[in-house]
Amino acid sequence: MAECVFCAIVSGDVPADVVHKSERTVAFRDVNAQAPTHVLVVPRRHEPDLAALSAAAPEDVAAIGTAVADIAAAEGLGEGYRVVFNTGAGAGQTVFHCHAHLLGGRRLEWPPG
Ligand code: DGP
Repeated sequence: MAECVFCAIVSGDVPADVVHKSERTVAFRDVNAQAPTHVLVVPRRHEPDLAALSAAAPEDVAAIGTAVADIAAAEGLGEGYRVVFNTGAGAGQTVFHCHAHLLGGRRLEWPPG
């Protein structure tokens, strides 16, 4: 999709610190990290949010889960980690290409802000 920064990262047109790739996903470190590990897992397919991705390509949702597990293991997040899909501007979503935030490496409080 034109002018989508995550599509540009998936295609390699915009550089990123890529930590994991699969047939369906690409994962890279968030430019504005909120934890020692803060990785974004994105489907190669452009859909605006988790609901749209689930409807269009449920296998991509499973692939995100698999990528999260692989990255968490590689990053040594055995103590626990958090996976967040901000959905909609009211929840803080700023990039409208579905993505999972994988956060870990520090104590994570609940409830979130
Ligand atoms: P959200 O607010 O849930 O839509 O999360 C978008 C995240 O994407 C935000 O934490 C910052 C990150 N981000 C935005 N643009 C770029 C970029 O060009 N490169 C990287 N690595 N991260 C980006």
